[in-house]
Amino acid sequence: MKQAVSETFDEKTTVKCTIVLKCMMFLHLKVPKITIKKLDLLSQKNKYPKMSAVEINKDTWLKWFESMLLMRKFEEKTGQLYGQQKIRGFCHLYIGQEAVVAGAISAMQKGDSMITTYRDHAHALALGVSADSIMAEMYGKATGCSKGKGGSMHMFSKEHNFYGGHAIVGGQIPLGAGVAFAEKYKGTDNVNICYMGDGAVRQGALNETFNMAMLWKLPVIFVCENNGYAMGTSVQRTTNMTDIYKIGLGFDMPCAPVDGMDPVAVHNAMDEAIQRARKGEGPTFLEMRTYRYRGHSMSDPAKYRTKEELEDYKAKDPVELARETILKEKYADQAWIEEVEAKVKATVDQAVKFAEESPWPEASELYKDVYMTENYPYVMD
Ligand SMILES: Cc1ncc(C[n+]2csc(CCOP(=O)(O)OP(=O)(O)O)c2C)c(N)n1
Ligand SMILES: [Mg+2]
Repeated sequence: MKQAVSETFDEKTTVKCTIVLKCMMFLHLKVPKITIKKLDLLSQKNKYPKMSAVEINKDTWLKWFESMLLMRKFEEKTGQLYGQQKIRGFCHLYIGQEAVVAGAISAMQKGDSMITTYRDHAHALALGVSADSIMAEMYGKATGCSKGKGGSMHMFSKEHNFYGGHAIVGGQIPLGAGVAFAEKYKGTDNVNICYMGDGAVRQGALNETFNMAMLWKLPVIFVCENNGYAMGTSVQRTTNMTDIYKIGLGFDMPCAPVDGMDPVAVHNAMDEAIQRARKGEGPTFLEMRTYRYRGHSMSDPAKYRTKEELEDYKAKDPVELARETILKEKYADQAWIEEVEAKVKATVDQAVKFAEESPWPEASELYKDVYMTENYPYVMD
């Protein structure tokens, strides 16, 4: 099992390194000792004692299982419906990455918010946006959470503190800091969780945002969902510095790598980061190492990676991990698991029925909810 996507070398590189080292030893040259100091966020526990630690217990595991199973089944159905052309346009599935959202939700409190990329169905579901309104949104129906105007990539719910669903890679990074700024300005202790992909961390906006967020100690947790690829391009092909979390070091921002396939690891890291932000101590940058089982979007056959790599990650599947833990620890029995499976299936079936039966938006809706500025581009007579 490869430890993490960004820590793996391909075979050629390993062979080359070995040859260089052997030649150096043969020539009696001093082999440089390289030690990479890993930041361990969790070891800072004493420095940042937890204020209201949200403990992981039986209830947490039961909730994780149910919510991750819903994300999984909802998206499997989404994939089928896309194949039937019931859902059109761009559509990106989150299957495999569920622990990154589940472990965050269990560490959050009412009032906290989320913002993310176009891979947004699971985030919306976990925050409590109804499966009905998410499915209807994908169908482009008037009952969708964005009134059928956003589609798969632009889920939004003010009621559930979900600030979207953003299709511009990295576009949500400054927006997340903006939400956090608003919370600080209003004097709340709410925190914003701002997700981004491994591709998005190369956007210039990240640097400006990280700088301001640290300067103003904004209550925002920047979470990079490192699934190893930006479309078909692996992290190794885009950067010399594959330990993405280290970007935080340049801003003196607490940062750490996290096993994104394990809801416990995600929860612990998020809990600590959230408590720190709530106390006014500013942002954290977490690199969640995870994997998407499907292609980048519905049109991607994912030929740029090996079957073995995919299988390695599937062996760490978060939904199965939750199922096994619940049974092993006797938090619930097989009958409970089957009950939840039936409940999730009913929720997904109902969502499809709701979307099918919902009306299309009225033509007059076309000009509503459009942001415009009367005097743009600010030319005065
Ligand atoms: C500014 C911008 N550039 C390019 C694109 C095209 N694009 C869409 S998704 C994507 C890859 C992003 O990958 P990553 O950030 O790793 O997120 P993931 O899809 O893996 O969740 C690209 C390049 C875009 N939407 N916006
Ligand atoms: Mg990616």
